[in-house]
Amino acid sequence: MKNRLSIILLIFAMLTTPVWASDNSAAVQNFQQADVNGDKALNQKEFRTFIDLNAEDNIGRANMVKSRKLYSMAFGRLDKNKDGKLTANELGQR
Ligand SMILES: [Ca+2]
Ligand SMILES: [Ca+2]
Repeated sequence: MKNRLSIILLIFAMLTTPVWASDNSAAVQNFQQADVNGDKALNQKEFRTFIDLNAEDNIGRANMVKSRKLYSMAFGRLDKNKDGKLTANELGQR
């Protein structure tokens, strides 16, 4: 129960503070690197790469998402139109 609460708090923090907010340019690079098929959107697998790259760069809460394996939960929250892809817009990038 306590663990569940901390996950909810984590998701809340992720929604209010973008994952990449602390260093946008590195995150944009990671986005491009993670976007293997070049469609300017991240599928679940590409998103996982993106988070792992961000975690290496210590961007935002990527480390927490990685260590707690919250990829799919974070993905679902960020994918606002539920098309199974995350665009830069949905990730809060410009
Ligand atoms: Ca892609
Ligand atoms: Ca989407």
